[in-house]
Order: sequence, then structure tokens, then C-alpha cells
Amino acid sequence: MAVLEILEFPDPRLRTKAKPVTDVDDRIRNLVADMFDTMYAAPGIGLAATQVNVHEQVIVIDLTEDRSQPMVFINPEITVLGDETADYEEGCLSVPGYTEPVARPTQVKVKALNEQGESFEMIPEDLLAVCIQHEIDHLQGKLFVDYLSPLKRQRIRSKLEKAHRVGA
Ligand code: GNR
Ligand code: NI
Repeated sequence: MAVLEILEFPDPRLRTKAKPVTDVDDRIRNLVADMFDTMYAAPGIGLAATQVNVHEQVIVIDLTEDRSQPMVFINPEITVLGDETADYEEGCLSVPGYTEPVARPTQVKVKALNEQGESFEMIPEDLLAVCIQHEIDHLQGKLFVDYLSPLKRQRIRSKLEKAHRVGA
């Protein structure tokens, strides 16, 4: 078990597209354990493997404060079920210190593998629906700042670049 380093925007490695996991084996279960350690330490409610510079399709989520509902999504596939979208004020461990509203579909279905390599489907609601879409975006090399205006994105980029230079 280990707390891993989280890449921060505008690190180009965050733009890498993750590959599907072919074998849900002990190596992947170890990665999942390290990702939970990293997410809980941050703290955050979700983490995609991309953020710890592992470019395989693995996501962990736990929306609870007492860490009681850990969820694992391997090779997730999302289907949008309806036209409705809602704005949610999003943040990201890879964009520390900034939040902005993002509009996303509210009705989605997710199919994935669990830690045992078994397939499951669910219809997430509310914050879970937001978080799963945010994490699947990471696996595709996408960040919530990509939904903002170029001006807002550039301001965040400049401030984080400066913070990285100063070592803040
Ligand atoms: O901890 C997190 N909080 C959060 C809040 C609103 C929308 C999405 C998120 S995910 C984020 C952790 C993270 O960066 N996951 O990739
Ligand atoms: Ni994020």
C-alpha cells in the first residue's frame, strides 16, 4: 500500500489515453489499493489511474466521509440515457485549488468490471453520476478545465504553472 504522486495540470501525461485492462490480476488489485490510499490521503472522492501516471482503465470512487463505500470500475463504458444535463461545481485533485461549474448528463448507465474481473452494470445518480463521468474523462485524457472558456482555462494554467515553479 502506498500513497502515489498525483500529476497536476498542465502536465502533458494527463492527456494520455488509458488502455483497457486485459487481466484483473493481483497487479491491478495492488494498483487499486494504492489508488484508494492516494485518494483517501488527498482527500478526494474519486481517482483515475491516469492521475497517478498509470495509463490503464482503472477508477476508484468513495463518496462517503467515513470511507465506507469504496467502488472500483475497471474498463468502464458509459451510455447516456437521456437529454437532461445539470451543472455541478467540480474540482479535481489534478487541478488543485480551483472549482468551476460543469454541465453533464444526469441520466447515464455504466458497465464495468469489479476487482474480481466480474462484469456489472449500474445507473448512478447525482454526485456519483458526476464523479464517474469526471473519472472516465481522465481515462480519455480529458480534464474538467476543458469544459471551461479558453480564458478561464488559461488563467488556471498560468497560476498552476507559476505555483509549480515556486514549488508551492
Ligand atoms: O475529489 C474530487 N471531488 C470532485 C468534486 C466534484 C466533481 C468531481 C470531483 S472528483 C475529485 C477527485 C478527482 O480529481 N478525481 O479525478
Ligand atoms: Ni479529477
